[in-house]
Amino acid sequence: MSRSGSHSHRVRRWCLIAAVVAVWVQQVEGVWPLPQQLHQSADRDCLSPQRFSFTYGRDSAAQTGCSVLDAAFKRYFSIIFPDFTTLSENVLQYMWSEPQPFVVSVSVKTRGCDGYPDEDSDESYMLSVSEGQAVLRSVSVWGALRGLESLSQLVYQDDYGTYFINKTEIVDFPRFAFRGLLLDTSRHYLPLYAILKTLDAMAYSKLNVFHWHIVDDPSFPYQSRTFPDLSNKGAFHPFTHIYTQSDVIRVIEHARMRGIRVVPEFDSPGHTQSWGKGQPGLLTPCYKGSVPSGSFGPVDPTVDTTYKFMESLLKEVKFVFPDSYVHLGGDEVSFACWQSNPNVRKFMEKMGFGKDFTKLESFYMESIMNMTAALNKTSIVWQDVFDYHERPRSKYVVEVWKQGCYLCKMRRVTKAGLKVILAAPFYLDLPIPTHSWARYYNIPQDTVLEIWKGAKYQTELSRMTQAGHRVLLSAPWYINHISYGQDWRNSYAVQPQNFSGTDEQKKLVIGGEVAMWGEYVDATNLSPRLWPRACAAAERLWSNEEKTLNADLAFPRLKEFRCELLRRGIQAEPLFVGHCRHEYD
Ligand code: CP6
Repeated sequence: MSRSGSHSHRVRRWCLIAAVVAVWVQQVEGVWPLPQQLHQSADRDCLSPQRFSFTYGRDSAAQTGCSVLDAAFKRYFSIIFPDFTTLSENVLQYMWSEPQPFVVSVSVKTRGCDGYPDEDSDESYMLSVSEGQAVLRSVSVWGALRGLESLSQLVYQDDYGTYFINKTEIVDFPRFAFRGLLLDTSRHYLPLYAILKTLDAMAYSKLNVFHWHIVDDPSFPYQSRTFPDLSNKGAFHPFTHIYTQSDVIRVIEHARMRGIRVVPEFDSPGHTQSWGKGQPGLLTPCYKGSVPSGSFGPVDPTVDTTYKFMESLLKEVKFVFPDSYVHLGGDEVSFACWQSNPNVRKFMEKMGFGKDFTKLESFYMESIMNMTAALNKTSIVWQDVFDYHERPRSKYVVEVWKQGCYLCKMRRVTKAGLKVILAAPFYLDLPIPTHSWARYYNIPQDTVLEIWKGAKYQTELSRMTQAGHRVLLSAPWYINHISYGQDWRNSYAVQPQNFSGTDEQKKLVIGGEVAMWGEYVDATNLSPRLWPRACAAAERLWSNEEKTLNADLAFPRLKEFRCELLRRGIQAEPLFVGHCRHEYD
């Protein structure tokens, strides 16, 4: 430890003692996920909580009062020095020295402390740790958050409790912009604290999108302002097992503070059993022979009331959730009930769908994707929607613009297998026909497709990107599946851009998602099932591909990161045999 002459001898002696002790605990800290560029030296500085501070750089666009960073400084102070209050009573430390200052100076180029992170957020940062100071530079506050996280992982303690940080240079940015985690709050209700804690751990792993699969068949815990009966009748319990508007606001704000987007999923037309309880007439009545059987199927796509309902619900969703994306589901629709219903069959005939229920599903999904587009939101849908839409297409696009009987014309054109752009009704400001034949042919081009089926997902990547769609990969990261052993290695080995396609196509892979479906998961086992297993995907999605090819090299770093998660109060399961220093704190 070389110190400049301006420091007192007592300071030097304290650091020297610590440095000598450190010979036995030579440890250069890992950072998870691995930064794009990381250079560390064995030179290190000791830190003392009394003299450690965060400041805004003089040239920073954000200054004191910046909500996101002010709060982050407080959080990261207690993360770096968790035992600060007890340590301040540690007399021993004062016997050796007046501790010396260490200042972390944070400079961001652009303001934006009150906004939300989005798909274009710049998360890059540069961190330079030298003697007595660290300089953190980023374009946005979101990049500064990522840099603070890395900084916090650089600090470590020796066996005597002294804090150290090595001289370090980091240049870092994410490989993919969308690094998500799906939680399912319908199969089991997750209390608010479990969600907030998960957001904390996401930020530790630099995951940046919380995909909230908030409702599904078993329960509807979202308390809607427009349709309160949905949760009154569809939640497991109408008061205790719901997310109120203020709960939702808390989740969104907790996430924002950590640079995490919240993308809600309102999955339809399948997976909607719970919706039917509070919204009579929404679901398709199933038939047994010529009489209703008393059970219900997917959302009824044949009636206008369905589209009016979906439009109101999506309007509310737009108002409540600030993110520009909304997930519309569209997966796993069972056609048996639709098929049993005489009204649906009649509708199919009228529309010229024949016996192909994938066309009916496409027709419905396209209606709600268009609604979503009209609300200025980008849709994400599960791969099923693409698979159903993908049928032989003509190169020719016919634009129907003459007023006359434009619906008749469309019927003729689509029967001939041609694509149609419907223009006629717009010219006269006529209402958009919900039941038009043209609409099932096109998924809006900006729709993001999410792959969840494990079989041949590379082929699916090729086809979707060939069609020009942006894609999210989730299939290989369904970590609700558990098995004996180190299954994180499978997640780690995934190469999201390893499919046949052009460079342009590869760029359309915007990221991926870890999925934690809730059939067998509630607040008792969520955390250990997620962590550190989700960290493998987090590194795959953030870090440089070439530098993270070898899982054996990643292992010691992940082991250490798992211990760090424990130290931060995240119940993360062990990777293998061993121990952590802060196991049962
Ligand atoms: N719920 C919904 C689910 C699943 C999907 N959608 C699912 C399917 C297979 C597995 C895990 C989850 N539980 N709404 C598929 C996207 Cl292995």
